[in-house]
Amino acid sequence: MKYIDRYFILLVVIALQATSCVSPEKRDTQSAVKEVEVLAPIPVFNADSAMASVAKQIAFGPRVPNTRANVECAKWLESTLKRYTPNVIVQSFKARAFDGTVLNGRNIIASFNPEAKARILLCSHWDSRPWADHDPDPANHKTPIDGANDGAAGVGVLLELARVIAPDLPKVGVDIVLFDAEDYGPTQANQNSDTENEWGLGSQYWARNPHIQGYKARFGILLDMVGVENATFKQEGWSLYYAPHIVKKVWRIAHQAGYDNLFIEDEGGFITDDHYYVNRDANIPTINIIHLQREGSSTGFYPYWHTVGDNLEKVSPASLVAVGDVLLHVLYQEK
Ligand code: AHN
Ligand code: ZN
Repeated sequence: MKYIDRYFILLVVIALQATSCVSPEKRDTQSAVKEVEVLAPIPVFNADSAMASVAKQIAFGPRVPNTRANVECAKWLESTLKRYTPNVIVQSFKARAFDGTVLNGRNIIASFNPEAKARILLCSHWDSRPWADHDPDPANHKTPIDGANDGAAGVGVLLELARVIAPDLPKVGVDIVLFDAEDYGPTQANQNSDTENEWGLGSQYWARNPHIQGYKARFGILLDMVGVENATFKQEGWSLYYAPHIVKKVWRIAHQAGYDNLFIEDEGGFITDDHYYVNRDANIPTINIIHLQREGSSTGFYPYWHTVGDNLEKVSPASLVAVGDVLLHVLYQEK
């Protein structure tokens, strides 16, 4: 695919000139010059392909750190990304969870156009939670979850994005970072004072030990729970605190792309998520595209959050496409 005129500003000049057929009252009207930014063309993000990637991850079984499903899924993520770029790194690490368990984690990093200085970071967590501690049935509180929206959906979007950008890369470099051990945070029964550092163990490790020494990106975008049906992405608190210009840019592009029904211009509250550590420890302005809802949810997240109901049925292909399209527009819009 060749894109010509990738970046151009269309100046719509509505010049109401006095001509013989214009009525006298219109003759005085001043020339109105309106600036309309036209989005650059993007490759086609395929809903079925993205959904297949989500289903594949779930088929390994819950991707809980220190389990076989986690190891097998890591291998599959690595080999899948290697189909789209030779630059794939698996970063192994050990992290101590809130309950003392030592987790063997793997962050998976795929780089496109590695020579480009201007880079965009795209991330999501790929592990799933060991406990359905928010399940309405207490009998499920120790059951590991599929993490269809909470994990697999964001990864599914990024894998499909990797597939479609590969043949004709944007001008900026792209780094896809899939974090492990995000969701091993304290359970409902184990709340203590230091919850600030108990989530996002993979992103905390990466933010202090990036895959390339001194790694910097222009900005980062985290995806979390992006596959919810009729998703509502409100503007998350840490994103507005650390990277307000990126929030504005992404929401503006989303609106131009016709997704104003999902990308809501409203504050959504502060979430301790991977982007918090990327901002705090790696100093990369990073936003979180995360489904947040007040109505019909006791947690502020989607109603199946950390329940056994967070399964494939709850993932909407339309939401994946919306997020994928917006990310593609952001990438191909960057100069
Ligand atoms: C807190 O509940 C403090 N953070 C949520 C992080 C998370 C878990 N995102 C997905 N699962
Ligand atoms: Zn979670």
